[in-house]
Amino acid sequence: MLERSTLAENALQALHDEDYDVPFNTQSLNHSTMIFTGGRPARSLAGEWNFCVDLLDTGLRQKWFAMRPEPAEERVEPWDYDPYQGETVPVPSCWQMLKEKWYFFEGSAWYTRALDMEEIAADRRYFLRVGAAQYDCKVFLNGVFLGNHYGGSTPFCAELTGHLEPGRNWLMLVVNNTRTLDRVPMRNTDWFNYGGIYREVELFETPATVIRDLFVHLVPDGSYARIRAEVAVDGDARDAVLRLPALGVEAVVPLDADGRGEIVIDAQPDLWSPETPVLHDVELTAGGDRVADRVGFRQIERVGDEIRLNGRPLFLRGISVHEDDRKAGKVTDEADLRRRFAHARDLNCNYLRLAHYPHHELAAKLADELGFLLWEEIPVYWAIAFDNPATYRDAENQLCELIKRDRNRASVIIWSVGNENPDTDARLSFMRRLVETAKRLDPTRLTSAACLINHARNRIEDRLAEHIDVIGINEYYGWYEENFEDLAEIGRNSDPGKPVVISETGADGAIGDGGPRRGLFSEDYMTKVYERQIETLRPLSYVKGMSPWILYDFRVERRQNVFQGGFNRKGLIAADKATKKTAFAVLANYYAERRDSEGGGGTQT
Ligand code: GCB
Repeated sequence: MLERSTLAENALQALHDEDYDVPFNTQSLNHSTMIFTGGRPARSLAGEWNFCVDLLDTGLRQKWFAMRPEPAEERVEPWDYDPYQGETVPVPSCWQMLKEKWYFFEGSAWYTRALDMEEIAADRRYFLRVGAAQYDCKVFLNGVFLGNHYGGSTPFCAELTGHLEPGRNWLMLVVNNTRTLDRVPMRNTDWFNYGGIYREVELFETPATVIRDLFVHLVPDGSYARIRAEVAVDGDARDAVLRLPALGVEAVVPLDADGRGEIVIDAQPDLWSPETPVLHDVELTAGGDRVADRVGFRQIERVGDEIRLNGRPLFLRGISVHEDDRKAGKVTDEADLRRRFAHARDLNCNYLRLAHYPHHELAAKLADELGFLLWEEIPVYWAIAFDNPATYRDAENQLCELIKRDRNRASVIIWSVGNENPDTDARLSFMRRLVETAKRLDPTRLTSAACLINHARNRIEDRLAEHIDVIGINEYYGWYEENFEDLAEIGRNSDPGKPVVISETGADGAIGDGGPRRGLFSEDYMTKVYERQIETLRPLSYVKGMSPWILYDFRVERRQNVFQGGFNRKGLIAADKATKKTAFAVLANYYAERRDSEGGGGTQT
């Protein structure tokens, strides 16, 4: 007889245990375990990983992660999956885009790969960083559980120190994209529920002292003459050194017992703006560790109903974008992002709304370089379990991860805490706390959310509006709302006392052979909606910007009529990311006119 391990002996219990996943839902990989990675050499773990979809969660029940790599003929007990053999998929990728049979798969999937280490130095630390995995990701190294992460669009780190061996190691990630009632977003969204490790996975090596955080910004006091830095260091360094060579800055930042420090320096940097996207090299060293970044300095503020950039009133000529690609799903790269900004430039935009979740971090880096302003958002979308503390914890963690990732990006001017949420007491408290968290982590930017219109009274009305800096409004007059005159009336009835941005407006236009010649879903109808929207919004002086819905058609399960065919067709450009619809020129012309009439204001591109 073959010898049975405790694993196999537990097999029956594993079949009956419905709490099998509890030990693996610690959410211990969160914003507090992130490290600052700017300027660090990274070892890419992109490439082929062993892969298996696991609808019944058999792997967690049977503890596949505890299996050792052995040749099949030497295994002494039966197995249902061998993580070390079989099918492979590329990382990053979304499994839906790889095989038709995985298109609608929602559940767990196992990713395994070897990690070969030449040597493990006793005084070095090792961190795995996953750019994003949708939605729950559990990390195992050599059979040891290192923690899990919730949230499908933000990065997370797992420290590998102490678990790595010289030679061959095995990394296993279990990714689960099941939509559940307590998640952020919840079960119902107007975008596709992709799954997988769809952003870069990297390994970082550091000294014993690790710089976890670096936040560098212009002090927003109107002087344009002071730079503040906030740092967090893990280790026994007593101080850190901040350098901005172009400004002649080299300053010692004393650290407290928790490794935290801050400093304010007199310096007069050239200011960043869309017309002059100047970036400065920044370097921080502490206890042998070093990080670097390129940072733009600028001041964004709300004054009355104005948004001001470097003291000048601003109109946001924007467009909304999803992270979606007909072939790659949520996977993006530099070429895809550069094409996106080139299209935004063709539209005469100075601003993009990155909806409805954190986009790839390269988007904000490129926006810094190219001179675009950004709205960044977390997926507190439609219905969320606003009264569930665990849901709040998840949403707040996603917000913290996004802010820590991108708060050195001058392009980012708005943190949005949500989109079209019902105005209940629980929602108000939930989102107000998110706004407070955003302000605590980053007092230098504006907060917003897509708020509600009271259709009975035809006015902008949402209790959250009091707590945010910029009121976002999604309105679909000419599409979901039939009476266009109401839009003008909302304009007259509302006295928001704050800047309003039209965070969405638009209409579907299906083009090509599949599209209708007239009526709803025709290109012609879509164009007319854009013309009327512009005509109606133009005179509303409190409207300080707009980001119509949306740059490209995007995939979504809920859109199944013959013209939609599984896509939301409100793109100004079709899903091929090439074919412009006629409404594109209408918006581009309006933005050109606005830009020119503002003659040299803070809004030129
Ligand atoms: C909205 C949502 C957005 C949808 C859009 C639409 O209000 O915020 O996520 O995709 O409308 O096309 O219906």
